[in-house]
Amino acid sequence: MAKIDEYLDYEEAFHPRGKRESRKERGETRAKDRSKYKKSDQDQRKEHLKNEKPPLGANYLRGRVLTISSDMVTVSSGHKTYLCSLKGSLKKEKTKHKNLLTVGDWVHFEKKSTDSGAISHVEKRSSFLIRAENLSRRKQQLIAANIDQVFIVMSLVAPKFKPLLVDRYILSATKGNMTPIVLINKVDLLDDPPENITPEEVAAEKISLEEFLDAYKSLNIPIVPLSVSTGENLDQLKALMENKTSVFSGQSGVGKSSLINAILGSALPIGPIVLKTNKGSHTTTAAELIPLENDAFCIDTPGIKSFGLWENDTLSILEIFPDFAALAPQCKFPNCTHIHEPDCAIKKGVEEKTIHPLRYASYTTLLEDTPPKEWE
Ligand SMILES: Nc1nc2c(ncn2[C@@H]2O[C@H](COP(=O)(O)OP(=O)(O)OP(=O)(O)O)[C@@H](O)[C@H]2O)c(=O)[nH]1
Ligand SMILES: [Mg+2]
Ligand SMILES: [Zn+2]
Repeated sequence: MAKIDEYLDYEEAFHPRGKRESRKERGETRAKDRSKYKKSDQDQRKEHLKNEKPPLGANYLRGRVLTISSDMVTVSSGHKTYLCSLKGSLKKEKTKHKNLLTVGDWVHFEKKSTDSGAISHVEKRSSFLIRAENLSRRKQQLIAANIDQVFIVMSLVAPKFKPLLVDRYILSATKGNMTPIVLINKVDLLDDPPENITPEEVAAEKISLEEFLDAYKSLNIPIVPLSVSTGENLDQLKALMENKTSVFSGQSGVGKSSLINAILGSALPIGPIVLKTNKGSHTTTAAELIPLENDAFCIDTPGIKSFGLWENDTLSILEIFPDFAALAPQCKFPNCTHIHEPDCAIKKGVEEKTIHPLRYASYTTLLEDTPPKEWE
């Protein structure tokens, strides 16, 4: 479970900071920011969280944020949708915290008419889906909250399968307190590829998929190859979505919206694959919470180019590599990072094929991508 302090850290991380600040200045600013934050905002925020469930007054309802536009929020409550504004006190806070409210938040609101209201309270979040907005990863964006599971959607052939991205999403999901599930879409294209794809490219994709399935089979993460076009394994996806709040994440064009439409019969916009690049065209532009039967929800998200890492360190990366755990105690150094150290049992394991080379490649990719110390 995310602790309140972590929550506050996330909130703090959402304040964009100037790019050109030197490292030192940045440190000072942050120290200042923190103390200021501690005295005022943070205390207020804690108060706010203490009042986790204020008694709902006569005309108040509890609901879930479906969509957010610049000044209006749609909230679902008891099979009805309300168009809500923010009450004065929250409005003030919103100018300070860009991510005060996000899709998936549970809120309390005063009912103003049969289909409108004013939000007075945001409940504490149990999970967070966050992405970095830029490479420096200093600007983080909260995509959604209170999610049970993340569907990590990959595609085959168009766009190409990118196994080295998977652990990035797994790490992000795990850190955000959500269960990761891998969906590999467009398996139909292996048998029936588009004209611009060569047989060699198709063969390479097949090998890449086999390798991935082999490397990840021992982990406790469901992997479902499927296809919107042929309907393969869509029933399995539907079953996984029951009674849960799920988010569909993955690069543009992998078929997130198509999968949701296929399961729900909805009509979310679907975009073309650009022939020249085999990439998507960024069709979905904002995260949206879609109510399903029995209080289940799913969230479509825009194609995510860089799914940010935050506050990562070797230890938390190693947590998603349980397949390294049995060998790691045999490394010469107890704090071995398994990269440059001599007598490393993991590197030896790769040579001896007890550790899958794809897993090791994924590990080193993640580690190289770790933000500098100051971000830990
Ligand atoms: N052949 C094949 N094409 C698919 C499949 N699923 C989706 N597509 C196609 O892939 C393209 C992109 O689908 P979208 O659902 O818009 O992809 P998305 O992941 O929502 O993309 P963004 O909204 O840009 O992030 C569309 O042309 C779909 O028709 C599939 O299983 N097989
Ligand atoms: Mg989409
Ligand atoms: Zn080692």
